[in-house]
Amino acid sequence: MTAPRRLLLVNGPNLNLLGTREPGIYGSQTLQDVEALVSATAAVLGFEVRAVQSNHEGVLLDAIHAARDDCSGIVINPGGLTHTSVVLRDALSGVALPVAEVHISDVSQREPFRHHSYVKDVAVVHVVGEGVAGYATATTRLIEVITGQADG
Ligand code: CA2
Repeated sequence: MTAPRRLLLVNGPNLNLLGTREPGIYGSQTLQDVEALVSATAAVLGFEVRAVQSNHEGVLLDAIHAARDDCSGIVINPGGLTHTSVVLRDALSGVALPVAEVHISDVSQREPFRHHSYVKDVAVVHVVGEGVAGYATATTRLIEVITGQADG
Protein backbone atom coordinates (compact mmCIF):
# COMPACT_ATOMS: atom_id res chain seq x y z
CA MET A 1 0.00 0.00 0.00
CA THR A 2 1.23 3.54 -0.75
CA ALA A 3 2.15 5.54 2.37
CA PRO A 4 -0.52 8.16 3.16
CA ARG A 5 0.55 11.72 2.42
CA ARG A 6 -0.80 12.89 5.75
CA LEU A 7 0.86 13.90 9.05
CA LEU A 8 -0.55 14.05 12.55
CA LEU A 9 0.35 17.25 14.42
CA VAL A 10 0.11 16.83 18.19
CA ASN A 11 0.30 19.67 20.69
CA GLY A 12 0.23 18.73 24.34
CA PRO A 13 -1.08 20.33 27.50
CA ASN A 14 -1.24 24.10 27.82
CA LEU A 15 -0.20 24.79 24.25
CA ASN A 16 -3.72 26.10 23.65
CA LEU A 17 -2.44 29.10 25.67
CA LEU A 18 0.12 30.06 23.04
CA GLY A 19 -0.06 33.75 22.21
CA THR A 20 -1.95 34.60 25.38
CA ARG A 21 0.80 34.49 28.03
CA GLU A 22 4.58 34.25 28.42
CA PRO A 23 5.43 35.84 25.04
CA GLY A 24 9.03 36.22 26.17
CA ILE A 25 9.39 32.43 26.16
CA TYR A 26 6.86 31.22 23.60
CA GLY A 27 6.31 34.24 21.32
CA SER A 28 3.04 35.84 20.36
CA GLN A 29 1.73 33.40 17.77
CA THR A 30 -1.29 31.30 18.63
CA LEU A 31 -1.98 27.58 18.37
CA GLN A 32 -4.09 28.37 15.34
CA ASP A 33 -1.04 30.05 13.75
CA VAL A 34 1.04 26.94 14.52
CA GLU A 35 -1.51 24.64 12.92
CA ALA A 36 -1.77 26.88 9.84
CA LEU A 37 2.04 27.02 9.52
CA VAL A 38 2.40 23.24 9.67
CA SER A 39 -0.44 22.72 7.19
CA ALA A 40 1.03 25.24 4.74
CA THR A 41 4.53 23.79 5.07
CA ALA A 42 3.28 20.27 4.50
CA ALA A 43 1.02 21.30 1.60
CA VAL A 44 4.00 22.63 -0.37
CA LEU A 45 5.44 19.12 -0.13
CA GLY A 46 2.15 17.45 -1.03
CA PHE A 47 1.10 16.40 2.47
CA GLU A 48 -1.98 17.22 4.49
CA VAL A 49 -2.15 17.57 8.25
CA ARG A 50 -4.57 16.48 10.96
CA ALA A 51 -4.05 18.55 14.10
CA VAL A 52 -4.89 17.71 17.69
CA GLN A 53 -4.24 19.64 20.89
CA SER A 54 -5.43 18.42 24.24
CA ASN A 55 -4.85 18.96 27.92
CA HIS A 56 -5.79 15.30 28.49
CA GLU A 57 -3.12 12.67 28.01
CA GLY A 58 -5.58 9.94 26.99
CA VAL A 59 -6.94 12.07 24.15
CA LEU A 60 -3.41 12.46 22.83
CA LEU A 61 -2.79 8.71 23.11
CA ASP A 62 -5.98 7.92 21.20
CA ALA A 63 -5.03 10.36 18.42
CA ILE A 64 -1.55 8.83 18.17
CA HIS A 65 -2.97 5.30 18.01
CA ALA A 66 -5.46 6.36 15.30
CA ALA A 67 -2.60 7.77 13.21
CA ARG A 68 -1.52 4.20 12.46
CA ASP A 69 -4.46 3.93 10.07
CA ASP A 70 -3.97 6.97 7.87
CA CYS A 71 -0.81 8.96 8.65
CA SER A 72 2.83 8.41 7.74
CA GLY A 73 4.43 10.51 10.48
CA ILE A 74 3.86 12.56 13.62
CA VAL A 75 5.02 16.09 14.49
CA ILE A 76 4.70 16.53 18.24
CA ASN A 77 5.29 19.15 20.86
CA PRO A 78 4.38 17.16 23.97
CA GLY A 79 4.55 20.24 26.22
CA GLY A 80 5.29 19.34 29.83
CA LEU A 81 4.54 15.65 29.14
CA THR A 82 7.95 15.61 27.44
CA HIS A 83 9.58 15.49 30.84
CA THR A 84 7.18 13.18 32.65
CA SER A 85 5.39 10.71 30.43
CA VAL A 86 6.54 7.15 29.82
CA VAL A 87 2.96 6.53 28.63
CA LEU A 88 3.25 9.05 25.80
CA ARG A 89 6.63 7.67 24.82
CA ASP A 90 5.20 4.14 24.72
CA ALA A 91 2.34 5.29 22.46
CA LEU A 92 4.77 6.91 20.04
CA SER A 93 7.06 3.93 19.93
CA GLY A 94 4.03 1.60 19.71
CA VAL A 95 2.66 3.07 16.50
CA ALA A 96 6.08 2.83 14.87
CA LEU A 97 5.65 5.94 12.72
CA PRO A 98 8.52 8.43 12.27
CA VAL A 99 8.26 11.20 14.87
CA ALA A 100 9.53 14.79 14.87
CA GLU A 101 9.84 16.29 18.38
CA VAL A 102 9.64 20.07 18.48
CA HIS A 103 9.99 22.57 21.32
CA ILE A 104 9.42 26.28 20.89
CA SER A 105 11.88 27.21 23.61
CA ASP A 106 15.41 25.91 24.05
CA VAL A 107 14.68 23.43 26.81
CA SER A 108 18.40 22.76 27.33
CA GLN A 109 18.85 26.36 28.51
CA ARG A 110 15.92 26.33 30.94
CA GLU A 111 15.32 24.68 34.34
CA PRO A 112 17.07 21.31 34.86
CA PHE A 113 13.72 19.47 35.01
CA ARG A 114 13.19 20.40 31.34
CA HIS A 115 16.48 18.87 30.19
CA HIS A 116 15.28 15.28 30.03
CA SER A 117 12.88 14.16 27.29
CA TYR A 118 11.17 10.79 27.40
CA VAL A 119 10.31 11.29 23.72
CA LYS A 120 13.78 12.10 22.48
CA ASP A 121 14.97 8.64 21.56
CA VAL A 122 11.75 7.61 19.85
CA ALA A 123 11.95 10.66 17.56
CA VAL A 124 14.01 10.84 14.38
CA VAL A 125 13.88 14.64 14.09
CA HIS A 126 14.54 17.09 16.95
CA VAL A 127 14.02 20.84 16.77
CA VAL A 128 14.38 23.07 19.83
CA GLY A 129 14.63 26.77 20.43
CA GLU A 130 13.58 28.01 16.99
CA GLY A 131 10.31 29.46 18.24
CA VAL A 132 7.11 28.64 16.36
CA ALA A 133 9.14 28.55 13.13
CA GLY A 134 10.64 25.33 14.46
CA TYR A 135 7.39 23.55 13.64
CA ALA A 136 8.00 24.29 9.95
CA THR A 137 11.58 23.02 10.21
CA ALA A 138 10.38 19.85 11.92
CA THR A 139 7.64 19.29 9.34
CA THR A 140 9.99 19.67 6.38
CA ARG A 141 12.63 17.41 7.92
CA LEU A 142 10.05 14.76 8.83
CA ILE A 143 8.64 14.71 5.29
CA GLU A 144 12.18 14.38 3.95
CA VAL A 145 12.63 11.33 6.17
CA ILE A 146 9.28 9.87 5.07
CA THR A 147 9.97 10.40 1.40
CA GLY A 148 13.53 9.12 1.69
CA GLN A 149 15.39 12.34 1.03
CA ALA A 150 17.18 12.40 4.40
CA ASP A 151 17.94 10.09 7.25
CA GLY A 152 17.02 12.32 10.17
O1 CA2 B 1 9.27 24.90 24.53
C1 CA2 B 1 8.30 24.15 24.37
O2 CA2 B 1 7.70 24.06 23.31
C2 CA2 B 1 7.77 23.32 25.56
O3 CA2 B 1 7.41 22.04 25.05
C3 CA2 B 1 6.56 24.05 26.08
C4 CA2 B 1 5.98 23.43 27.36
C5 CA2 B 1 7.08 23.21 28.39
O4 CA2 B 1 6.55 22.50 29.52
C6 CA2 B 1 8.25 22.43 27.83
O5 CA2 B 1 9.24 22.31 28.83
C7 CA2 B 1 8.83 23.14 26.63
C8 CA2 B 1 4.92 24.33 27.97
C9 CA2 B 1 3.76 24.59 27.08
C10 CA2 B 1 2.90 25.66 27.71
O6 CA2 B 1 2.77 26.70 26.79
C11 CA2 B 1 2.33 27.90 27.23
C12 CA2 B 1 2.19 28.87 26.27
C13 CA2 B 1 1.78 30.13 26.61
C14 CA2 B 1 1.49 30.42 27.94
C15 CA2 B 1 1.61 29.44 28.90
C16 CA2 B 1 2.03 28.17 28.53
